[in-house]
Amino acid sequence: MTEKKAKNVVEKILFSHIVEGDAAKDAELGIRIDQTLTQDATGTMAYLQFEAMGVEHVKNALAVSYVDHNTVQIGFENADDHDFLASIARRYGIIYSKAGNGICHQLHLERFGKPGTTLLGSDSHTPTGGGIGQIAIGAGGIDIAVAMAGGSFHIPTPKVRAIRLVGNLRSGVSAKDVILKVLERFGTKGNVGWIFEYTGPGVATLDVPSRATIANMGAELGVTTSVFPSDGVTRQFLEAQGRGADWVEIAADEGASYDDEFEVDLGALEPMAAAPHSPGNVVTVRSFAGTKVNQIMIGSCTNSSYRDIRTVAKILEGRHVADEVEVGIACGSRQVVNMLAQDGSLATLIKAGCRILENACGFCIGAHMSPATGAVSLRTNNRNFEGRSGTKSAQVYLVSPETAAASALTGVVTVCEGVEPVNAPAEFPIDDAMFLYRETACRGVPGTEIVRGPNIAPVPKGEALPARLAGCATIKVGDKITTDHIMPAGARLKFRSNVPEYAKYVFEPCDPTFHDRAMVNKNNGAANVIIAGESYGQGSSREHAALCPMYLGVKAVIAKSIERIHRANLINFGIVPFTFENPADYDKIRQDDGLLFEGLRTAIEGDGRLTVRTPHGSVRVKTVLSAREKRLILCGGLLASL
Ligand code: MIC
Ligand code: SF4
Repeated sequence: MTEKKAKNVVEKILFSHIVEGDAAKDAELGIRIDQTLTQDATGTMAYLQFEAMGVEHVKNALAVSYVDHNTVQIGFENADDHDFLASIARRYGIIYSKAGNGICHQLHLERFGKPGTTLLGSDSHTPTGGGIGQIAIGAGGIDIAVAMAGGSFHIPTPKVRAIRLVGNLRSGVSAKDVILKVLERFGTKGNVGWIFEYTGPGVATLDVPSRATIANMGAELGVTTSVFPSDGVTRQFLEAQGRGADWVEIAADEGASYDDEFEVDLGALEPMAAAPHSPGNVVTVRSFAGTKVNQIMIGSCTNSSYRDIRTVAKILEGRHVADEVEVGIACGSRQVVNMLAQDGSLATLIKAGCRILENACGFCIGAHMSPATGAVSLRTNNRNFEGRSGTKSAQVYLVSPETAAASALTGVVTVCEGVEPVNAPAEFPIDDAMFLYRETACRGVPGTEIVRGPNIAPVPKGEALPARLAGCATIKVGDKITTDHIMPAGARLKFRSNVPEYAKYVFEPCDPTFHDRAMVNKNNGAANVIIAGESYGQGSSREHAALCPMYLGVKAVIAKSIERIHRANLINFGIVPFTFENPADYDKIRQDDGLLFEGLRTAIEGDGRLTVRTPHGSVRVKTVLSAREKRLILCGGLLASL
């Protein structure tokens, strides 16, 4: 990326935020972060780390703490976390969004996101803000803590791919089908370091919620982020939210160049779905039409806007869902619910036999609404990893709201034949009453007592990297291991603020004995090493997938490849992210093999290449680290470095 006269949207926003490095020659850039967001499941740890930094109050322009993930409140743990988060927010100048207000990404888009700014969030779907022309990036909680303390965030110098949209969507086809088409082409791996910028005449035909759906699910590609220009459509949206003053125009200059381009003809698209068990497993809805459906869940940060749920209501109007199918609807925010209540859609949905769920993540993260054994569940969210719904044997398909609603009426997978469009509202009803501490934003209230129930445990710190490491391949896993495999959510989510407790469930879905075996090694002074295949750590931004293994004495991962956010989290917690120089060497290491990393520190200080001795011969591994990353690994992680 070099600074040219004609700039694309990514360059326009990024170049004005670079504080370290030079896009023309450096592989890594430090960027200034304007806005931050956290959600409760990652937020408690982010704020414990922020506290440990000893800063007086937040230093960035806007920090918002949302409660949307753990709202089920079975037992005291979730409620403890909420009280902790509220008190931290008041103390340090963070706006606090109470449980029930809605899902972080939908709310942030509605009330705070600003074109041309940067947003860093402790959730992998933070790129939703790309829908209004923000460079919005998901990261680990500690990175957000650093940004709130005024520090910069580091990204690989991006390559930019133009996704050129032409034509117009047909009725019954929507934004979800667009992003599924992009996922069909580019898959869930191999896109690390890229930013996808949406261009072309088709952009103007999409409203902001549709753009946000596309940017949101771009997370599944593994890209740094996705972004749309900020144009007249964006302006209309912000004006309707009473935020016209936040609008600035951001358009690619005439003649702007890209590292690659891919064209999508919107008019040629048909309804798509992601089949079990990956968002990259894309098929047409037509190809499995007629399949019996047991459950349909509509909502999540991907598809819970007024546009989406109103569309569902239009399809269900005056009809009833099929007897054998369970239909749940979770709106993205109170604003959406209010609008549906005002225009009668809510009554339509209730009358049609839908279960109205809380405005929260809920079913999407497997917090509730798990399907029955072996059930087929159509869902409008963004991830269908095996077991994420809470039912390992369930077959979860990701679809658009249109496909979900059409199938709800028939009880079998059905192609939506068309629906009247929902016009962008001229005015959204504004009620910010569930955002607390706005008047003390950024300044905070010194002296506020921080509420710490028994579920809030102190954060562990890493130890400096030893000169040599003797350890064990404590677990060997295959390809596409997601953070849901490493650190399950669902019923275990409530331990997010309690690392020793949560660590008991590391790799639970793959091998429930891992915790005990790792602890035995740790107590005997042997390091634990994880051996993995391709795309290790894909999915969520949860830093617990690195933090809890660190607590169990994991010192290194050796994988065929490691996903972006997870790699950064490993480094933040002092775990070395090695890859095999020769991927075939994966077969040389067996679970429980003894491993010897002679000269480890020297290798990290040098070019990151090392020979690891195993009982079946030597294996060459490597890790490519920036100077900053080397420093972190050597001293045992970000917190230990402060
Ligand atoms: C997810 O969708 O997987 C989550 C739950 O929102 C995660 C964050 C988390 O694990 O708390 C994410 O996407 O980053
Ligand atoms: Fe919440 Fe699901 Fe969105 Fe994650 S993907 S933020 S769990 S709604």
